[in-house]
Amino acid sequence: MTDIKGALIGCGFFAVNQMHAWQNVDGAHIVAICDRDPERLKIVGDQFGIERRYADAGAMFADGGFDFVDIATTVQSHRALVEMAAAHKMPAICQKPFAKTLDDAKAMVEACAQAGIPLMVHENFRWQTPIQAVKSVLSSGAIGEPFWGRFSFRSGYDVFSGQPYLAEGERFIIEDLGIHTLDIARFILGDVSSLTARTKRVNPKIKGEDVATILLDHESGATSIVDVSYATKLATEPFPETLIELDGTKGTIRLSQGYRLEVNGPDGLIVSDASPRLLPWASRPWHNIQKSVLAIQQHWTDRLADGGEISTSGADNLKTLALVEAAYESAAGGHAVDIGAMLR
Ligand code: NAD
Ligand code: 89V
Repeated sequence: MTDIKGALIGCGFFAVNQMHAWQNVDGAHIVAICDRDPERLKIVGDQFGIERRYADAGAMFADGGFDFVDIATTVQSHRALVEMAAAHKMPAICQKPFAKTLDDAKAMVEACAQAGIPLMVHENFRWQTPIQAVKSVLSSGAIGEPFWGRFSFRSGYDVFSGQPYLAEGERFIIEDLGIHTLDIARFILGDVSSLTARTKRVNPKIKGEDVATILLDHESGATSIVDVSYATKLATEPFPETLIELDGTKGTIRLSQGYRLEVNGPDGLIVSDASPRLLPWASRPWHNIQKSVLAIQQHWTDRLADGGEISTSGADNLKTLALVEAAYESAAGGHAVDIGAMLR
């Protein structure tokens, strides 16, 4: 079978991981790239040997010659670019945060549905090796029915040097990082009916909040806590690990720092190593995320080939984005927010 051809828009900090991963994906490769910054276009074009280079996405779509588009720009351009893809009936991947507002995101999902094209949000954290390992243990029934969980990302890592825009927005940790943690909570314990959140800014050099604590009521009846911080100075820096605690009717799961997975079930304790594989182009500590980028891009390629359901489709991601909006609303007003009402 011949490869499907992709075009990538946005050749910035994170796109380099996506370009490396596309080189490893079975069944797809990138034939064209676009960035309005000529320097980034040259760096990425030269590094990955891509000849077709565009400063303007409209011109790239007009030339065509590819089967899907991978939008790796920051959030401000997502709606316009996804709608451009829909207008060209071009299957699209869009980086997280999917959109600036839930209303924008709903319009993007609707545009792609009307055009009849698949749309996937590049929400890669649920594709991390340790997160998939937790999901698989839970699905096996090893701890029975989960009734409580904690999804925790606490770090003092300097994310601002690689992504300076993160220090400049009115919103920071929930929109950028908590969005992943909330998605993991949904992936593991199912959809959420309501939430309550509290936020803080500890680092005086940034504009947005860098600490958030969110209490989730899941539709299953389970309760969970999502707690995220970039103001936590630990002896051993855990970036970018998400730590998980799950209590079930028959046992417990603990994913702790260093990718240690502990499952305590009716037959006793089983401890295993859930470390991600270090890909040849990856570098620590990002290798966990880099491995998940390969996994999600392979998933997209496989689903385009067989027409199957996409794990983080645009429609699915509306339910994660609703949690982000609800968390800001709850933190501002001090009240619980009904998620169902936001999605109607
Ligand atoms: P960046 O600013 O380094 O890169 C974005 C690039 O897009 C820039 O080179 C910019 O010139 C280009 N661009 C913007 N609008 C454009 C347009 N309309 N047409 C053509 N080019 C355009 O940003 P980044 O750090 O690479 O982040 C990109 C996205 O990836 C963000 O949404 C971010 O949240 C996400 N991200 C995801 C992860 C993850 O693990 N999933 C990690 C880091 C960043
Ligand atoms: O995954 C992300 O979106 C990144 C980081 C891990 C640094 O928060 O921005």
